[in-house]
Amino acid sequence: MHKRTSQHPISRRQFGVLAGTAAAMSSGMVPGIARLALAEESAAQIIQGKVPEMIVHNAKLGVMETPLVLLRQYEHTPKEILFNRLHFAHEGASSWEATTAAPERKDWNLRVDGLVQRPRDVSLADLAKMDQVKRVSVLQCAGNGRSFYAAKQKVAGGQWKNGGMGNVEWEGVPLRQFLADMKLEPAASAHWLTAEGWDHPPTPEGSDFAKSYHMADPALDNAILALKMNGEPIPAIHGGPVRLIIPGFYGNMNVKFLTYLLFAAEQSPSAFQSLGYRMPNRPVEPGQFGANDYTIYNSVPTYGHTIKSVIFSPLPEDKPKAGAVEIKGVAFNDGMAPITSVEISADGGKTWQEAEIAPPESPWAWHHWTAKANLAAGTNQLMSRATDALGRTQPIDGLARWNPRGYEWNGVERVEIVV
Ligand SMILES: Nc1nc2c(c(=O)[nH]1)N[C@H]1C(S)=C(S)[C@@H](COP(=O)(O)O)O[C@H]1N2
Ligand SMILES: [Mo]
Repeated sequence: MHKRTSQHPISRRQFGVLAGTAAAMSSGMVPGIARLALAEESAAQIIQGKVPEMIVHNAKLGVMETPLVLLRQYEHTPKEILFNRLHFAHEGASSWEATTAAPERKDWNLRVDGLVQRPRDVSLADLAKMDQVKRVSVLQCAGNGRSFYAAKQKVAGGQWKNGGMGNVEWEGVPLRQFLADMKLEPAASAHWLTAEGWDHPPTPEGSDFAKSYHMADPALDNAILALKMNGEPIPAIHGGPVRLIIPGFYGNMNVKFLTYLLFAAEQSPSAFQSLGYRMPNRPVEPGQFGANDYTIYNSVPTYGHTIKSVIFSPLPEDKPKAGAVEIKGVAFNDGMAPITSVEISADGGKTWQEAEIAPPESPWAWHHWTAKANLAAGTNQLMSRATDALGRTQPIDGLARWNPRGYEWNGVERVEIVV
């Protein structure tokens, strides 16, 4: 078992590097052999309970995305098809349980430490007794859509299309309520909260997966220490028994297997906070700014989802005929302002029309939209563009937001349908 209370990894590995395959990939060292192995192993063999149709990006790390033809069939994305992302290989002490079943972790314990009134350990039973709330939120990898940046220059890492996301119902204890009830009372100087799970890198130089949040961030008002996903205990592979969920925030900010909350004056020096999962402060071109040039001064973490829409229907697989079709899809943002319009085009952006948006289940859930259009014989360029009440919208040219780690793709969505 992985009980690690005596000496927490944060103190062991202050200034680690991004470990494993991610680092190897960014230096272009992925051997052809590893690639071949991926193709042979299906998602269902890598993670017990996943459907074999999942698109595997990295077998060793259990990274896989959902084909849209599956994703669009469910309102709440079931565990069997929800995308998965992990950073440390399934081996040795850092091992994750490769299953969608609930984890067997009776020894689980949450350590709350740092600038709080009284550092303490909290058991699963303690948490389960507290009042719980439900929050439906899109969970999306910051790398979702990374493959589309290849039109400018290919970015190292999993070549995600649109399936690195899902719409999930989470249930758990509100974070701020938890701090109050547990009489933790973080000090005024505790500007940052850092969260970590029990997984850790295979080598000592590696950084632990630690993420930090600013205590004044209004998104923390909605954060929960989640115990359930879609009404069941959180599956082992999706971060059970307890996962920190910040609705509307990119996947990496939703720490799985949560075992440690640290209140401190500074954010974590972990490479996953200070170097990885960040966006440059200004537009950058390939070659101008490298994947290892990020600092906490020239870039910002991938916090809330940038506004985005995805076309679910028709997809090329649907082979629609010429004539009237219904165009359907979803849109979402960080939940901080309502989505006010989704425009669609069926002629490559020459003409646009408003889609109808159904009321969402929550501010962070995906919003369904529909519109009618005519498909002509030949090639049809379908496009969709969402805008919110703050005027935030999707760039026509998503490549303008090209960045060396390939995050936050939100270019106007395009689907080519040949009739
Ligand atoms: N402890 C831990 N939490 C983690 C990660 C991880 O490797 N370890 N990966 C993060 C990233 S980058 C993403 S996109 C999401 C993926 O969540 P999922 O696998 O449940 O879909 O988990 C996040 N939380
Ligand atoms: Mo991610």
